[in-house]
Amino acid sequence: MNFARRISIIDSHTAGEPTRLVLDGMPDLGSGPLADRLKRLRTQFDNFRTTVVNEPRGHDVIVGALLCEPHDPACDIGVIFFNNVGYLGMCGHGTMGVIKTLAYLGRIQPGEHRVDTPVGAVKATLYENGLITVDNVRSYRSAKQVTVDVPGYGPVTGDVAWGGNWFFLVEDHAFSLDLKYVDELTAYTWAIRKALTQQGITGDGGQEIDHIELFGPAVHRGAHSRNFVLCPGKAYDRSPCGTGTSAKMACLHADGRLQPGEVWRQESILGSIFDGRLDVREDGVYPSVTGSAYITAQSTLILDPEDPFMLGIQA
Ligand code: PYC
Repeated sequence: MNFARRISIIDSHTAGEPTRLVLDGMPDLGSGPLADRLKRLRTQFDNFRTTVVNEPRGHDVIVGALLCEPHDPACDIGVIFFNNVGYLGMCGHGTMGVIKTLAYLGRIQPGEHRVDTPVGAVKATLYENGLITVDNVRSYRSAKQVTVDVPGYGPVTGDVAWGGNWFFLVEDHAFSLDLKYVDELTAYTWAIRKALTQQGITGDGGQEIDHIELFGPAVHRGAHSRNFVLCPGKAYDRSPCGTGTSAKMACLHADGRLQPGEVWRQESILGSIFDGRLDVREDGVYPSVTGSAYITAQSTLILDPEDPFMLGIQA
């Protein structure tokens, strides 16, 4: 084990989805691009991830965030996101949680903050009223209306899109997006995820599509749509999912259904909201998402060498 026996963390939630920011006690990942440091974390210190977010200290829903020195000289901080089964490229709700936490600690003030991530730099703006906007990485649809044969359900058609992670976005399905159907929604989206992998349907460069996103009619507060997002480790996103909302806006723009300046109000399965907008630049579509985060705990994780589950329960 190459990391400390005491790890300082602060927990927050963004629209219901938790983020655990690691402040110290992390392994030395060296310098260089965040993508290289992520690779080092994955290959040499993966048990740090399971120690921080897996049971018995954490649970399947928590997204971990490792605060690092940025590599991009234009950035103020660097962050690597991880979950119960692996690593994320970017994380919209997690970035809001990190910004809220740094403000809580008095390390940052309202204003613009540039954040280096393994998939590129993003900008987070903290407003005086506590709202946080994340200007995400370039997002795009890589394949329109792809049909996958899902055992037990039949053919399912959706778009493949990048919003900082890979998504399969399905509008046409028979499910009601209501919390009381969470088991059925999870089984359905997990079956889609497995079928995509088995049938070789991937994002660019063969990257696995590890987030499945269903859309349905909105229920609350002038939202345009409600979603259900299945995350890579089979937990559903309690928030509307920042990277998923980015992928959705890229698809809407590609279909001529969302223009720069228009607001896309995305509601989660809980009814929590992100407001999305997009900017179209020469090289493509750059979405932003706005929401709020709240601090829930500040504590120290303790690693007891006598504890058989000191490094977390590993699947
Ligand atoms: O907000 O981008 C997001 C996200 C990804 C996975 C969970 N939340």
